[in-house]
Amino acid sequence: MRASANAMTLTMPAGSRAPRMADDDRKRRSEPPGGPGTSVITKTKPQTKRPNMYRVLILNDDYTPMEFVVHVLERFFGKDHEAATRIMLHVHHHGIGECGIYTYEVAETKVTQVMDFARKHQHPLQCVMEKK
Ligand code: TYC
Repeated sequence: MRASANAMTLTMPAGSRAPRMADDDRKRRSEPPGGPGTSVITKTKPQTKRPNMYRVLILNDDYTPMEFVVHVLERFFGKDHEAATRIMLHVHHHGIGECGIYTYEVAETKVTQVMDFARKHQHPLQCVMEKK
């Protein structure tokens, strides 16, 4: 141990404690550029990218019963009866309204669920998604 340390010391240039190496050797060995007793701090970048969000909308029509639309909003969008009724009436009066805002796959699933449910009950209710 002591002998090999001495042997190494003899191979080193005066005034240096680390063996002299070419820059590319130093890089290959992943040693910090500041010499012994130094280290490189790597900053981990915070992952702050937000996903694209999509609005899920329902459209008015003349035939779908109001109570069916209220039920859809409760069942698939987690609205309480009051909020569901408010959204349904907004759609009834304005032609279109927002059920919720979701990531792409969740929004796509909601649209499919609503369209399948409406078709099963033979109502023409339409549900769509749009990028925010
Ligand atoms: N306009 C429908 C009626 O009068 C009710 C309705 C509301 C239908 C909202 C669809 O997205 C809708 N029965």
